[in-house]
Amino acid sequence: MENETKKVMISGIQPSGELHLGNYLGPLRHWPEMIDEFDCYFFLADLHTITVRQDPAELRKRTLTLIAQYIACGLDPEKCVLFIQSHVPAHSQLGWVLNCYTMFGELSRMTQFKDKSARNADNINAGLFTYPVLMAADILLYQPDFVPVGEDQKQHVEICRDIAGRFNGIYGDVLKAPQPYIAKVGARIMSLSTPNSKMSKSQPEGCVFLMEKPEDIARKFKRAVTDSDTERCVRWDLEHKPGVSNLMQIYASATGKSYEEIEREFDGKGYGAFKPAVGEAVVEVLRPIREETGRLLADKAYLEGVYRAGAEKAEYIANKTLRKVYKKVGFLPPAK
Ligand code: ATP
Ligand code: LTN
Repeated sequence: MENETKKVMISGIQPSGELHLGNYLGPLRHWPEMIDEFDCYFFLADLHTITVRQDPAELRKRTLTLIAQYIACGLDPEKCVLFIQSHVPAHSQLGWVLNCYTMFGELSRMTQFKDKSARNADNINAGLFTYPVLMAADILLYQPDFVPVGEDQKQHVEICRDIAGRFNGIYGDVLKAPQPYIAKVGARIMSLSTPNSKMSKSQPEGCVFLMEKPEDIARKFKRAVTDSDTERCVRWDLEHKPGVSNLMQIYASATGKSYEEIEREFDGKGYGAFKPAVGEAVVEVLRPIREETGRLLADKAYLEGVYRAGAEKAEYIANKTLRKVYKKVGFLPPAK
């Protein structure tokens, strides 16, 4: 049917660091496919990012670069709503209201708060503590059906459902509680230097960034840690050959080849031929993204148009929910 309504999906990403191959081959690469299936909202969660101290100029630059990278990775702004969180004041406004419907005890149980406060012992600020409430506001404003999250964010979607349930218990059916959306098979790309830990921006030696120069990427792959087993052949064995298996996973994602095909391709050739081949394949996958990002970043007017239009669309939907909530809790509406 023509007017069949699509399900709604929302996801936020913090502009807290540079995008890397793990972010791309894991979640990002699948987002363009979702655009056709769902009504998608994607935003840069800059309000969340300042829970950890940031350099202001860096944060501005990263936010703009990320918008360009998302578009370069295939998020067509004509087909989804792409915006910056701080441009839609309803997020902070609903966040405040929901603070008053969230219990100190339930926030104390959040594992991310416990982890992040241990890592930032000199800056355990109230924002870090109430982070999940702002995240609940981000979600509930858009009444989504699904929220795609990694395992680490599942607890935050659950508290969002609890907050919505508590609010609805008092005021009736106002806020729609969404389901977490667990990606089909989320690739877990491991570090090139320590293949037992995941590739992460906090370990730059083993991490390949989307904007890195081809020669630097090639060098990182040539130096990638392989395994100290004696057979030294390219064979999938996650337990005994984590380094080689990780490289195979990357090569498979980059070329679309199966593990059997890769084993056949490098049969008898050893790691010396395999590592540069993976590097080249990655360079070729990232080249158009890097070039397109560069092109987009040179066209500030276009990017501004994208995030202005995104914020307008988002604001329209978000304000509808906010008005409903304000009315329910008893705020006198502003005079017309
Ligand atoms: P950190 O430096 O804290 O490790 P990060 O590099 O893991 O950060 P996040 O901003 O926490 O990046 O993650 C953004 C998204 O990318 C999340 O959905 C996360 O699950 C995914 N992701 C991060 N690293 C990988 C990886 N190595 N493989 C697959 N997916 C990843
Ligand atoms: N907490 C998430 C980012 C985030 C988010 C959201 C994700 C903020 N608000 C709303 C989904 C929906 C993170 O750190 N990855």
